[in-house]
Amino acid sequence: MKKVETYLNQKISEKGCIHIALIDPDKCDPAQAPNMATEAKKVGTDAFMVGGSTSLGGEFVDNLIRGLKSGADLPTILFPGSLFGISKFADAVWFMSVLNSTNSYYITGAQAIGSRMVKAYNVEAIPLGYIIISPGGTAGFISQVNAVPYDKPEAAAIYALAAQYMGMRFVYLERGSGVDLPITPTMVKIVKKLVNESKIVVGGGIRTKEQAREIAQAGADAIVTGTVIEEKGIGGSLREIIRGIEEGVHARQA
Ligand code: 1GP
Repeated sequence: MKKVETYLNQKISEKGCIHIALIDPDKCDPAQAPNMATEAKKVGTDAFMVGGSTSLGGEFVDNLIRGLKSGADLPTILFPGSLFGISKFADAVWFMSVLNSTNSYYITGAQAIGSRMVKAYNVEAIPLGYIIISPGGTAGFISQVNAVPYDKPEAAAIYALAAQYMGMRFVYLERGSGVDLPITPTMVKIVKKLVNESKIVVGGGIRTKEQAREIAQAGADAIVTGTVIEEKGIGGSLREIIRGIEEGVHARQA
């Protein structure tokens, strides 16, 4: 049963674009997690992603997820930077392939090795094509990508369409955690024009209400923010970003 995927799809069709809060086990004390989760839910976050390219794994991920779950009944989705990022306490895992990696380990190798653990833990696997746009941040460096140029949206779009044709129901356009600026709304529009089935997730460098509004208006189905929460806290960032998403969806429908 695809419980989390069904939930995400329902929320996307209700809201037009959802918000997912990315929490890095390196940067969040599990003792703070319950309160953080309660606050994030209060301002309208729809789910949590847990992980990061250079993150700690094992019990650090376990404890963080348990903390988040005790604070809010929202799905926790693993965003593993490595095999250490798999936790039996998560509701789901983005079963992701770095489509523009130059190293097959990041396209299918780690996935093959991790697959039995995901099954044994009974964590829902959600197929996701991960496309890294220049500069790509740490994710791009670690997964050895041939990054899509920032100003070549058509190149991102053909990777996204290939992901759809390969059966990946979600496509993630990643600019890199903590980068200066997110991908352009034009890139989102051009991807959406070509990809009509897979849901489009956008992340990397989104820090302001305006950026969230433009990306939602361009057609993103989900927006992920991590760094801004670390920099400004839930209260200082998420309420405005989620308001920006709502305004963007509204403008899209107008
Ligand atoms: C990183 O896309 C996510 O993988 C979120 O990026 O940390 O810049 O919000 P930020």
